Amino acid sequence: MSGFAACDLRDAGHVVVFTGAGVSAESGIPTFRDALTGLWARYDPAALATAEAFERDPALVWGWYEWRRAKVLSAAPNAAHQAIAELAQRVPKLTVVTQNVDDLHERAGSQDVLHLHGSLHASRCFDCAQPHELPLLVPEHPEAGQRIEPPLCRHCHGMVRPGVVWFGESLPELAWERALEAARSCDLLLSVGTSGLVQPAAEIPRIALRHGAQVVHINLQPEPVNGIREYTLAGRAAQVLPTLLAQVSGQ
Ligand code: BV8
Ligand code: ZN
Repeated sequence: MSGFAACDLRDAGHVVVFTGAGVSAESGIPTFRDALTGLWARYDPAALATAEAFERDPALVWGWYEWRRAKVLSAAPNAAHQAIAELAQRVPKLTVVTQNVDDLHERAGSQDVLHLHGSLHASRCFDCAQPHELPLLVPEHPEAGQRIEPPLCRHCHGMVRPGVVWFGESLPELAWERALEAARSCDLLLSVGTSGLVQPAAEIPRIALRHGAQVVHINLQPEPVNGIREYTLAGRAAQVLPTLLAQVSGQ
């Protein structure tokens, strides 16, 4: 990876950090594909994370999300989340755009995080969309595969659903618009821990590149990069990001 250097980061006026499940992996949060380990192995994530699956078997889908929410509640932000929050103090403007449904960026101190795929912590009624506050402790810490009946809405007795964007559902308009605006106007975009398979979120790095930004992919394996201004940094996010931050801070 020649070309990109920490000085590009230090001199950037507006940095976008675009994250996928890989940034939370070192907090012990399974990435989307391996969130289906063990008992969940027999399900295809894209099939389980749909409104149809929820309508067909609400207890199975709600149990999966409560299992994931319990994991997030008992996890802590890792050094990657912390470095991203720190970096925001070192550059004039930094926008975090995440595909993740956990709140680890916020708990590390990042502000105004754009969640393209919603959040595990924002449940709402499937029928009337009224927000539904969930207890901060998941009852009987669910095992993988445990079925849990979803709570019922206090207003219309409809089923409560997770506040995430399911496959086949459109992304939250404001978050998507703001993410596009940031991708078009940034000087540099760090794409951290994403396989770039899910659309339209996966377009964000490409849009930044098309608008003249430098794009750096941070992933366990080197990413195929083409053309100028695109680079790859292979390594664990919790190791690569603190190193980048140290270089920016001149340490
Ligand atoms: C929509 C919430 C249309 C739920 C998620 C083209 C255009 C538009 C749509 C489509 C299209 N083609 C296909 C579609 C449909 C679909 C889609 O993209 N399907 C895929 C399967 C092909 N898209 C949609 O349905 C989207 N909606 O387009 O609506 C529409 C328009 C108008 C009106 C109505 C409808 C909605 C997609 C949102 C789905 N919801 N999440 C939930 O979490 O349960 S997506 C979910 O999977 C995650 O949020 C994440 O974004 C995505 C991928 O998950 P993972 O694979 O786990 O994570 P990731 O990809 O980030 O991979 C992990 C990476 O980290 C790996 O590369 C690994 O190497 C790396 N890594 C691991 N450890 C580390 C690491 N890196 C660094 N350090 C480490 N330590
Ligand atoms: Zn309701």
